[in-house]
Amino acid sequence: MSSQSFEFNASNLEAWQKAATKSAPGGDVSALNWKTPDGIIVKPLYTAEDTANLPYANTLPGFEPFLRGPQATMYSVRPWTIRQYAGFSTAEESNAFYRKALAAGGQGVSVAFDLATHRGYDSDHPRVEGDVGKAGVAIDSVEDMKILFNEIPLDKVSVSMTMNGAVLPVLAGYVVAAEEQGVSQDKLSGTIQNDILKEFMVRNTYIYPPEPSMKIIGDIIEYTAKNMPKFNSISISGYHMQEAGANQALEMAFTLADGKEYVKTAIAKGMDVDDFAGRLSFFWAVGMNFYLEIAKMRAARLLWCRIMKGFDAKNPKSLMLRTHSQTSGWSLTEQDPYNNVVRTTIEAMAAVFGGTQSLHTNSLDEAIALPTEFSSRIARNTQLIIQEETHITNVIDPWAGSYMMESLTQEMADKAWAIIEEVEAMGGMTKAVDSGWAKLKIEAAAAEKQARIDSGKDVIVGVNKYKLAKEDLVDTLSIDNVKVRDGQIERLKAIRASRDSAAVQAALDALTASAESGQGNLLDLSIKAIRLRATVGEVSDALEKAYGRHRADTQKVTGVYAAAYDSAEGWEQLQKEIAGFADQHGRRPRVMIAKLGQDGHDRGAKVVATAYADLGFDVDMGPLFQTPEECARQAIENDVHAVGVSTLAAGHKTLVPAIIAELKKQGADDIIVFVGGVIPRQDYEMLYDAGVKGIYGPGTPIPASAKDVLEQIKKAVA
Ligand code: DCA
Repeated sequence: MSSQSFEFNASNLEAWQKAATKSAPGGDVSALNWKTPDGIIVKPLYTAEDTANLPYANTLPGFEPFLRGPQATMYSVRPWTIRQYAGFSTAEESNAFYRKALAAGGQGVSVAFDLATHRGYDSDHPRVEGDVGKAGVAIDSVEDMKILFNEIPLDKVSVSMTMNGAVLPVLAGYVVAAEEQGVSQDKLSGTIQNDILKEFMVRNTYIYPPEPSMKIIGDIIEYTAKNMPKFNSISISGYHMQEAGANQALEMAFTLADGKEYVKTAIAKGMDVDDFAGRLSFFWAVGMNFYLEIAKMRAARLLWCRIMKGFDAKNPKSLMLRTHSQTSGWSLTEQDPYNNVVRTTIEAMAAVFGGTQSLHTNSLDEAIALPTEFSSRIARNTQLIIQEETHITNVIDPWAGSYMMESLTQEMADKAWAIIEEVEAMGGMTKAVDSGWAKLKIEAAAAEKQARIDSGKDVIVGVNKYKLAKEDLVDTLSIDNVKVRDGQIERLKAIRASRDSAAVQAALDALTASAESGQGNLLDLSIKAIRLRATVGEVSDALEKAYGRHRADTQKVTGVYAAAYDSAEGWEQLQKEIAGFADQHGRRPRVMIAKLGQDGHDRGAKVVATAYADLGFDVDMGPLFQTPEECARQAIENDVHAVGVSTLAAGHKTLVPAIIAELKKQGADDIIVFVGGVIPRQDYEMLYDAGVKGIYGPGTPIPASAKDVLEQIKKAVA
């Protein structure tokens, strides 16, 4: 046989089919296909036939449609920015962390704020007792901002700020802190997240209703385009959608559709598309779905170029999608946590192969707590090793020309485009979000995914397969939030005592008036107020007077978990037991799933609520942002047997004992309390001592927690 005969052609492909049939399970080659959660069929073999008719498989980086990357030279000239998202309790501690990280190879700053700041509350507000300094830095005024960036030259180091709700006072604080450092606005480079639409779908750190929130975004795009030409006005984020359970196609489609909505908003303000579009940026999650993640990032650039052409953008900068990426926090496990270093490395490589401009690699302990200095170092070094040891950066878009990658890129693009068109037919993303449709789509994907994991179809090493007999404790960082809060309250008092109160009030009134009339630019007015030492909470309140605070409905999906969970035996048994309880007690076991404090991450809560309801529990879903007192009142009014607190933002040590105390105070200590979410093992004992009846950390199969809760309820009613 000549070597020629092995070349690809139709009859050779048939020969391959025959050969493959011999070893394929059941003699069926199609059994080797993998159907992704997005509904894409990934085949075991791709050939030249798969790429023969692809329209964009032969393009160049730095040129339309930018599928192969926004820059002509990509990493061969300048690798992506190593930008680690971080923020710890106080401005002082966070500043020390940033400076150390920059000295050790970090290349940009990325600020994580605490939830009180996100939701526009000063640290002394009674609603945020458990949230101050948790999951990020507490910022109340420009004085905190100045400490945060002390000795970080803001004309040289680019700063990203993850802020959406209280975006006006926080961005204003950054501008004024720079100004007082001697750096003018035109020199500032960085990014503000400013992506509110995704907050209404996932994450929930909104403050105002959707319409005024979009007005705020329009004003920020307008102001930065005029005064801060090097600053990216938005980071249109799919990250949190994937974290909340969306598959890659959904993540990409909703994010690009959000981007479209922001472009429309800015154009409606009378701006020329090329005056602002070059400073729109994106943000992807990169999870363990290696091939699809790379394909997603390539496909997204293709589609964004198409979308922007639809707006008649001419400047190449307006057409190119530039993105930050973060490895998936959700893919990290509490069990056998050193495996997380491996997961993060694989995800980081996908982000790099996908052509990211900036990257955060998660620390190995992020499924449990805020990263320690040790785990942060390993995370940062993961990127430094890829950049400086592997030579991966020498070749631009190295997966180009792969039959598989080019096909998947096109398929991802087609899948996402179909969803974008569906959204468009509904009248755009604001409508799709407003109606709750988009949120439910993501929640359904999340419930399905959880069921696949709980039933062992999706493998997670150390969690549902290859489990350790005994887990060692890892050192975690613990924040004394009482101390942080006390410190913030002192500083707030000092600021309020030393400023010109009449001038501050006038600046705040001007903000309210502008919000009411729609006249003037809200960022401009916020900068003026912050310069006078108005606080984050006061600026937020001034706008709340005009806009009100948004309250979300709590809809939940049904039937999805049960449909995807196919370890039928245990499931049916449990359903029977729950039905038996109902027969015996005249009603089904009733559980309220609660979110306390400002922690808006509700994926876990929603998935548990759905699965419990599918099992036969009577499930109430508490609204977001309850205080312990409000939660106890609702639990009593609804006559539940149990309250399940879902906690992901480290507020558990304050808020969980508080709900138990409230139930007792309101005469209902027969209602049991259980907790799920991110809770370091070190805190278990303290929670049990406080009276918690069950703790279900990450990786607990939902049916197992449900069984335990049922047993606890039975004991309590007996
Ligand atoms: N050849 C020539 N110029 C290059 C090259 C290259 N190969 N690579 C990068 N550059 C330039 C860029 O054009 C840019 O200059 P410009 O601002 O004048 O256009 C500069 O170098 C910086 O590179 P860039 O790729 O824009 O990287 P970043 O400044 O890190 O920005 C971006 C990345 C995604 C756009 C930004 O929005 C960001 O940093 N986001 C982070 C969001 C975040 O941290 N979120 C936290 C959760």
